[in-house]
Amino acid sequence: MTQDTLVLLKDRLSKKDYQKLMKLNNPRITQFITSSMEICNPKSVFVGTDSHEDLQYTREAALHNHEEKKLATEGHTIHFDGSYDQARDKAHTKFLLPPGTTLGPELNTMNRDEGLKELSEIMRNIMAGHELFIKFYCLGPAHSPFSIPCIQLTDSAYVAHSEDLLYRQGYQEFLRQGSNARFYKFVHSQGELEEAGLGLLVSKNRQKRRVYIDLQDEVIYSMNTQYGGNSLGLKKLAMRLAIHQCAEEGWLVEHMLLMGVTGPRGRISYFTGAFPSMCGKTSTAMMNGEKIIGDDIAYLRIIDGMVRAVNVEAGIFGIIEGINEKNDPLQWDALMHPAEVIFSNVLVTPDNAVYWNGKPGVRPKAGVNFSGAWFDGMVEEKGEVIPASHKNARFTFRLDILPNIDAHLHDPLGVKVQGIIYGGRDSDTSVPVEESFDWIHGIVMKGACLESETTAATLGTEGVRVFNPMSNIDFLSIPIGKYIQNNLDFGACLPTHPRIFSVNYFLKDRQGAWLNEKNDKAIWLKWMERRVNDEVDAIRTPTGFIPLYGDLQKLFAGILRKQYQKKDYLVQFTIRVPENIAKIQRMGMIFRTRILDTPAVVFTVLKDQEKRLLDAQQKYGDYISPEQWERI
Ligand code: SPV
Ligand code: MN
Repeated sequence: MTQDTLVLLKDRLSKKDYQKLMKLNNPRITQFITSSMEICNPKSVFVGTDSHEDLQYTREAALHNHEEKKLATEGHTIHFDGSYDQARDKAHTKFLLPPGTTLGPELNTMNRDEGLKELSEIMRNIMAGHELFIKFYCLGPAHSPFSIPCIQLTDSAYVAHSEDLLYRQGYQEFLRQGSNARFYKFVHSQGELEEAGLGLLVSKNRQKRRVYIDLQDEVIYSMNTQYGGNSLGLKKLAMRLAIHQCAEEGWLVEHMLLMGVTGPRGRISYFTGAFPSMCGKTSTAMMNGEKIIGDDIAYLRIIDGMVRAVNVEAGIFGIIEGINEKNDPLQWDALMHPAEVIFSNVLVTPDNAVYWNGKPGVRPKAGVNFSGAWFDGMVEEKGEVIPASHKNARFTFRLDILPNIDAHLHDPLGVKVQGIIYGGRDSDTSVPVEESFDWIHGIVMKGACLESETTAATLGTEGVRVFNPMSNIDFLSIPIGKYIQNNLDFGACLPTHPRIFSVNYFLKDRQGAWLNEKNDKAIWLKWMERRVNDEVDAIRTPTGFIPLYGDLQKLFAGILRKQYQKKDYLVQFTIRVPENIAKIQRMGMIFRTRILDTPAVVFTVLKDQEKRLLDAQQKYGDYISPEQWERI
């Protein structure tokens, strides 16, 4: 450490905060902090440890700095992001690559030197007049083979406060791992601010919004944005660093929920589930009667010959639209009672409560949302009605305010995974639930071939069917073929591995009507739980194993008190041969032309599935009812 470095730190930090940094005794940390301070030039600096006092400081700063405002319910606050900052900005999220390296044509990259140069211009004095928060977190439970310590620098108290709710504190973990620890680094600035509704401040310079990922130094820069998916270092930014690391080391980083599904006599079987954003991941993890560990990001490692997984987070940054008492009783309760909750981009009503699209009860006539004063029926320039809250409006709270958290949430060894679920927004091809034949078939057909219709979770057009392998395409930091290969290798060496399933909550009939109700997913979970414990039979089809009517009928009656009609089963579980073949052809084309390193086995699995479908088509026609197949 040079004399100058120490002078800078002593100059801008209180004695107490300076000591907190010195106690870490890690020149790489000090170096990262001082070089960031030199360029961003904050007015003052706060160093947060894991103490209650430091958490309280951040919480209060978010109010004081007009990034959050108190709502009527105790513990509730509102935060707004700017009108153009309501989702992940994929176009400006780029990997900085040294010359001669590539991540394949599908990933958004740029030359590293050019990116760093552009950043140095954008970041110069970007924190002038503002306080810098230096925060230490841990991805995954502390003191665990999964733990990755992280440092977040941000001039947004809202970002720091959100991370305090969403992640485990990591100052102690840094001390434990010592100065040789590998850690991830994040620099965030909301940039210049302007006033939005309620006097809250939002990022102003959207043309200078950037999320640049430097894989070489394991540092991510996020500038001129506040929306969580762009700004929270430990969420989707860290995920990209971890995907890069895990592929080198042979473990997995997935866009997955992690939950315990309860079976007969109190048995709990653990599942991970990968779904693209806004496709039912959180609501699945929050099913009534089941146990939640996580709703967004899981790490999976092989420990003692078993696949074990943890949630790297400790809170939920969830979509609020449509949450209601009937379908989401646990989330509803958590949002309606005093607790530490940040609401973002919902409507604030004159009585200082919140309203979101689809919230039951009286629809307010007026209020304030992220774009300012709002009234019912308000239209924008093109004549479209402006909804009360944004589709991607969210809530942030700690998992431990929920009654349904699993006892192993913080277990350093995670939980044993018995099933892996893949699900996308698919209106016309796959059945509501199906088990793959084996690991390779599952990884290829259920995971790597996942397609989904786009949603409001990212900026851009909605409803377009896109290729989204393992629901993880937005976060991949390695070539797609390498990523698929890492998934294939991961389970292949195990004597017994988790079973792989697909679910489809979005299937429609040919007239465009939904074929299932929202809560039917409870039954698909129970069926998968019975399958991984070898308690129910299944029917073999060309695409995988589907449930028997009688088993589902019993589950519907027992769990949902609903009479499941045979005619509904026959429609829902009809194998749609033309749609399945069209999908295989789309996939074949993508793997041949857009992905340069597709593992050869992918083509074999696709071909075999196509052959099974064509043979069945010859025998039974285009649309094959479950009654045609033999029981295994
Ligand atoms: C998602 O969009 O997948 C989310 C929210 O979980 S974000 O933080 O934007 O990634
Ligand atoms: Mn997500």
